[in-house]
Amino acid sequence: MAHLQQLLARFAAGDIPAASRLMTMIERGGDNAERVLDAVYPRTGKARRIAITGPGGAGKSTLINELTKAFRAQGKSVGVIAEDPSSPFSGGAVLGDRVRMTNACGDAGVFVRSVASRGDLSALSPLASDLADVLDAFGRDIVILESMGASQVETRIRFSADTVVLVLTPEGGDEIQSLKAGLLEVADVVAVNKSDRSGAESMAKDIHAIMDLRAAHDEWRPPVVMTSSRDGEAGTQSLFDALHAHALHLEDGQRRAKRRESALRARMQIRIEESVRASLWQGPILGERFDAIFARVTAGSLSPWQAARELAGSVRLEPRSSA
Ligand SMILES: Nc1nc2c(ncn2[C@@H]2O[C@H](COP(=O)(O)OP(=O)(O)O)[C@@H](O)[C@H]2O)c(=O)[nH]1
Ligand SMILES: [Mg+2]
Repeated sequence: MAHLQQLLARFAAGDIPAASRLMTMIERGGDNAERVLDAVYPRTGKARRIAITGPGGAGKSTLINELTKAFRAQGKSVGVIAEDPSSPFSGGAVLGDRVRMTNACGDAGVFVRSVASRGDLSALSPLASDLADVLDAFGRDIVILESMGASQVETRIRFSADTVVLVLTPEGGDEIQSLKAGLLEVADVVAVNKSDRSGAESMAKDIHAIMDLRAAHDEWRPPVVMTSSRDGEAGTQSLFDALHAHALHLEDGQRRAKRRESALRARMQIRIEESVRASLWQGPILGERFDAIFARVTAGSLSPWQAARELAGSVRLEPRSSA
């Protein structure tokens, strides 16, 4: 496609509208999305990826704004992918006001992309990681992924970033128990945000205790920092420092390479599963055979579970020709 080649050339030259167009192509899916992903992949791997997760309203967007300012002060370029559960529109920037202001200032070193979460609030979508690939390939030094999440399935967020930050608030104290087996397990840094409110200290202590248990079998003891975006730079310095410490930790030996390799493996597995699942019911094998075999079930000549075994077996035996 000549058009795509042109777009990619502009992208490689640092053209922001071209980067936006490529992201839109990825969002729309289909063959074009695959082509874009194939083309950008060889350029990825330089950016430092940071995932910021936590319940809605915890202050993720506000923190990201502060972190962005701090990274900019170091001369680093920043890209943000924000999963925006409140917006049914993809591509519309519906971030916190102050993040929008950063953009409105016309700082070409900050690129914010907001994506709708496709109704799946519980897991950072593969789409977000794909878009992060574009920002990485675009040459952003730092790529931040914002995702709302408080459940256990969200643990696959660890495949999206070098560093996962879990943002909690003193009000969310009741959530700690349910988080134990989930996000707290994959968090590299925990921020107790809104520490200008009461209860922050005791909450931080509780999380410290949980992390001490984890530290017994991990190489990294996730720091628990208290933040207050209300206090701007001063209130978020502790988080910035913790991020730096984790980056240094990853630089030691093969840690970062290993982490990225297992993330890549997981992303590929998720891609295969989603692709097979999507094609399963459209394909000739299950589509047609299901109706025939289901008729035998309703006629009482076959148990539903026998039927399911038979169908699943036939899918396994007959490799599908690619559509
Ligand atoms: N008191 C207080 N409010 C905060 C703090 N950080 C964010 N907020 C407010 O909390 C609300 C939600 O913040 P937002 O960043 O949009 O949360 P998100 O949904 O996690 O992205 C906004 O009204 C913020 O102004 C903080 O440190 N202290
Ligand atoms: Mg937000």
